[in-house]
Amino acid sequence: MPELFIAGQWAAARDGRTREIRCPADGALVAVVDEAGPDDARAATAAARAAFDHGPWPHTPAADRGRLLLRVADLLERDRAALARAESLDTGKRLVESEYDLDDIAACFRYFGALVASGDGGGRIVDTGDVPADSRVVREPVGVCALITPWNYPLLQTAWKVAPALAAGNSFVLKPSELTPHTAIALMRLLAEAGLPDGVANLVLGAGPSAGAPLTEDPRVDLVSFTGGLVTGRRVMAAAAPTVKKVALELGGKNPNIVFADADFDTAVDHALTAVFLHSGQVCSAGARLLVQDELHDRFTDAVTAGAERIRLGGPFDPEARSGPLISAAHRDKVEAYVAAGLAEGAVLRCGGRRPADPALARGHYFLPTVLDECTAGMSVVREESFGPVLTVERFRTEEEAVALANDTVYGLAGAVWTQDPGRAHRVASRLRAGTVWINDFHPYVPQAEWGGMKQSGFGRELGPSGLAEYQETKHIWRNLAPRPQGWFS
Ligand code: TXE
Repeated sequence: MPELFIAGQWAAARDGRTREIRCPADGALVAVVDEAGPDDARAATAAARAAFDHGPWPHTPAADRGRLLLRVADLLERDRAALARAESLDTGKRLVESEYDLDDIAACFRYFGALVASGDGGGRIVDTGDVPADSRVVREPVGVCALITPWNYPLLQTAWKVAPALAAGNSFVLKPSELTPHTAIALMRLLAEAGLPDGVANLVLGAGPSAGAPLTEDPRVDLVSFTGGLVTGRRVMAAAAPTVKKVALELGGKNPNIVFADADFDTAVDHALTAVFLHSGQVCSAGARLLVQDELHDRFTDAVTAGAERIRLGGPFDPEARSGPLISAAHRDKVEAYVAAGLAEGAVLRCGGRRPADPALARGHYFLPTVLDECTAGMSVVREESFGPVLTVERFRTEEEAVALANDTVYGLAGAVWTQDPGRAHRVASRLRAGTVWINDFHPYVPQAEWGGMKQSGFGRELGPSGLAEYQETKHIWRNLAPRPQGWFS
């Protein structure tokens, strides 16, 4: 069965091109899927445009849209096992992590479903006093949305965009990462099963320049929501500029994890490991920069190093594994280059820094959990996203210095502070220039809260009520109840 989904029909790529999807854990062939080109992207855009301009979805009562999203959440829960398996085969991530992701994905659909199922469209009546008029502010869908997602959390990132876009009444073309298409394909099936009208949801698979770029340039597209790398994000923003599309960008981070000497030692060490080594560091909010107060530095770095050395690597279905492979050979090369650059610039290798020697892992794109000590703010491995299992450790003496180091980055997605002094925790949290700050925690998932970056981590919020607002236009409707000539010129 072909894998592009356009106007409610499954379609093959027009020029017949396909792509092999291979599991990053062992290189095994997962499937061969259709590879869309610009003509397919344009056909999908036309379908989404027609569904928005002429179809029922934008005018379906919010309560009905909400009910459909709740049905999708039920279907996601029904198919949880199969979807988690598909996600793990595409990404190489541990099955248990894919299962957690599936819970978050269903929760996301449930959240946005419930948000609009109440039937409250988010509008308000304006008090016009003695003026004989009705004045209403209403929320309307933006139109056709191009939703472009990456490979690290394929279906979760998709849910964060698809659920609010649909809740608000938009139609969309989804372009998932070319490396991880399977759960996006499955989601199209579930949306159709839930009763979404044809043409509202469209799917093109394929490479960014050929299947994604045409969406960002097309004048029929009203909004682009993109999650991916900073360099591509700049390109997307530029491509959207000539037609002044609404743009939402989540471009990753270089997130500081600040540990003061008074932190709860064991908990902070435990979280510092999860912060950076979860999913082999391929997480936009990864705590890849550990900033430790001088007097704690040696003991803390020793403990984190010992923890990193204990992490067992393995494929998605290895129950003993605690972390998996990187997404591709090219990505592992990039991570290796960052580590080499860090060492050349004076970082001290505490552990890892190479591929595992275990022959059982030789066919996957594995890289050992790595701790680089004595790092400084100017190093490329500190400044840029390696997006791998690489922790850099910097020292600080004072609170002032910790904040300055933490904010010394072009990114501003997330950060954490560990201290038992609540005053200090709040001072530091309020001074960090990041869209999310955790105090004595790292990585909690809260669909009701908002997610998004400051600085070059992007703009636009996902999740929470603002996530819905991203996909809405605001309109003021004024109705004069006693129209009369004004007499200015007559
Ligand atoms: O991302 P890209 P890549 C970071 C991370 C990683 C780096 C590069 O540092 O090493 O980005 O990864 C589509 N027009 N993040 O190359 O290129 C592409 O097909 C339209 C952080 O995989 O940003 C995919 O669907 N679309 C990030 C999506 O963009 C284009 C998660 C993301 O790919 C396009 C992943 C174009 N011209 C990587 N070019 C995060 N924020 O969490 C590519 N794409």
